[in-house]
Amino acid sequence: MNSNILVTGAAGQIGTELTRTLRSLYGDSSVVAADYKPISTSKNTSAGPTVILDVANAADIAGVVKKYGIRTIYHLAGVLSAVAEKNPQLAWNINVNGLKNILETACQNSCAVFFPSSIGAFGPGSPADNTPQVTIQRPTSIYGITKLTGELLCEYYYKKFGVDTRGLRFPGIISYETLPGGGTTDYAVDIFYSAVAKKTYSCFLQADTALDMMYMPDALTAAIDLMEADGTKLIHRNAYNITAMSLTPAMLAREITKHIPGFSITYSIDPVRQQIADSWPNKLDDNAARKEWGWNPQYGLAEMTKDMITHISAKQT
Ligand code: AKB
Repeated sequence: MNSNILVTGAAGQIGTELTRTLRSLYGDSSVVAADYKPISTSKNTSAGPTVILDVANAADIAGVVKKYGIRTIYHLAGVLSAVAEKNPQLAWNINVNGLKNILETACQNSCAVFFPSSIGAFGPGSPADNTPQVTIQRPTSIYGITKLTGELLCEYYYKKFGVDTRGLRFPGIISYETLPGGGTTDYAVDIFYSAVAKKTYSCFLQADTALDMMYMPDALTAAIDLMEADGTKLIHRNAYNITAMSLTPAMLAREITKHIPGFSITYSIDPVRQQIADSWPNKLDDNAARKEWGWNPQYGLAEMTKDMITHISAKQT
């Protein structure tokens, strides 16, 4: 890829690390980092163009795309599930209207678009185990409704206007660099900080709540590999199921105890996030991604846990 790239939501959990990785692959000046709030340059380690951009403002997106000659947009700006449930209007405006503005701009400027969908695009009516790539999708959270709408919009713009849309149904992403903000799967990040600092964690989901998870390096590889893939091999233009592990809080706590003896977990359930988690699958079937563009995660529970504890311990000393 030798054209310019725009990353929206570049100060977020995935955006921070994706921007840095894209800059190391394609050059600092080729990757424009955009967020609705100023981006600290230290976050992306190397200097490259940064812009303040509200994705709800279509004219501003078009201005940035034209100014920097953008050809690929990684559209990560979005509101996560727990925050969305508190403010459904904001969720719709950013997750749906924001995406629609990106797709319109992409259509007019011949850009490819990466869209992060979610395991949240499924609902209680979807098979919970080995959830197929194509199945019933009747999400019950507003977040899931915005993500499913986004998937359909992406497919529509591909079929109707030929926009090169590609998407992933991300599971919970576990990372140590930038904290996630307001998701249902955030416990799987919080637990590490609390375990390293206090040897204890109070979890807002029940011990046996199974959800798909993934370590950040695999999430970055997935997004970049999908955008680099041969488009003629991609059958699904809404979003691909991907997963690396299916975890419960109890499983994660057991693994952490191997590194931090004496670690203990307690449970103080948040009914809003528990209800959202209960409506999501336990484990996705990601065979379509494996077959069509070579998805192959590298980190399981043991490797991820060891790496997280090493990095967070280093940060906290
Ligand atoms: C959330 O919990 O809202 C996100 C997601 C799985 O989409 N991490």
